Amino acid sequence: MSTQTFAEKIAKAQDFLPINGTDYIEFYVGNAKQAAHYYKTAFGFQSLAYAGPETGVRDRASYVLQQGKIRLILTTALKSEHPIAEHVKKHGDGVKVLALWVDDAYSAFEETTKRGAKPYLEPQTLTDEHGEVKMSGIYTYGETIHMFVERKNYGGVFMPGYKKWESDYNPTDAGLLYIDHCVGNVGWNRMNETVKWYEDVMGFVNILSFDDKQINTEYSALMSKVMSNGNGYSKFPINEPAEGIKKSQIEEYLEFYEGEGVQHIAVATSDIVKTVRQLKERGVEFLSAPPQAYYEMMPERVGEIDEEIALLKSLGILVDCDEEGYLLQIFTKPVEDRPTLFFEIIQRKGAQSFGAGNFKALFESLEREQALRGNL
Ligand code: TYF
Ligand code: FE
Repeated sequence: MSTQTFAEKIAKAQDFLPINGTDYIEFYVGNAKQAAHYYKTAFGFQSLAYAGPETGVRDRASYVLQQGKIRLILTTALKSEHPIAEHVKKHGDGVKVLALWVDDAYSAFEETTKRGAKPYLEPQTLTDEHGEVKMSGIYTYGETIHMFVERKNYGGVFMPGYKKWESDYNPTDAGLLYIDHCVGNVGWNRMNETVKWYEDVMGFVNILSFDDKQINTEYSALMSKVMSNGNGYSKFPINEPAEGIKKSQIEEYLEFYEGEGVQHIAVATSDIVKTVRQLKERGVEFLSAPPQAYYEMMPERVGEIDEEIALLKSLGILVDCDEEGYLLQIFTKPVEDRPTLFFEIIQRKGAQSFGAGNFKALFESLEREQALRGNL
């Protein structure tokens, strides 16, 4: 157990790359129109903006969705000979861009590339009648990109190049508020390099580590290290597979994503019971609940909590605590046919950790699914 608080740990981060939070997450998908419908219907996102042939973009279609502070872009290629189509052919539907809202997109590019980042997009200024947005981008693990987005005085609906998306289909939201963290899976023995990359190139600090000894008994083997920027608004845990009795869930991901990439996106809610009920009604599939014993031991493990345990049990919500408070979390099944990306719904009540006390129950649940797929 560490004695330092979250605030004390992140205070050691460097400040050459000020980040205000997640700007958007862009998915490359096979059919953006249908994917956008799924995120509206199942997760309660709202239509925000669109770019495509009707707006003068000839080679792709992008749908921007919003809920709370979260913005998702679903993008597809319109022809096979396109890098987006190549990306989808190799990885299936998945996250291409983790965009960060920065104070200065030009300096973000300069500061990170001079520290070794591989450039993806040279800094550029996009303008329209609503103002300007500055953007640049670098590669992180696999083919995943960190885009830096600077918005000063932009009054448009999303950014230049997009028009407002007016839709007659507007399902209600599900109480999703903001991106809490985004987790990356990296290949064998790639943990150290990746952690060093976030330290050196981005100025992040490693705030938590779980090694294979802590999380490899009879359940799946992996290592996990959480990287954070200096204000804690940008948190990227990294997983690496570890050798175990069974095939690691991370190995299964790497095999089916055909490389490194985003494993899960954690979205925050301020009422997890309400949010999970709604998501279930809308058809979102969650991992199976842990056994009865998990809930029987909950009072002694986490102490007093505001929520009724029977209710949490009926929904399969997990609870964990640390020195600063507790958190509630639950995980969806993968949202594609390939066992790759999934979502986490999280409600923090003081705790700034990631639910290490739930790893055993969670990984057993994940492995039941992995076994059903014949990959264990
Ligand atoms: O982000 C986290 O660290 C938690 C736990 O394969 C977790 O959500 C860690 C590894 C994993 C699934 C969940
Ligand atoms: Fe998580």
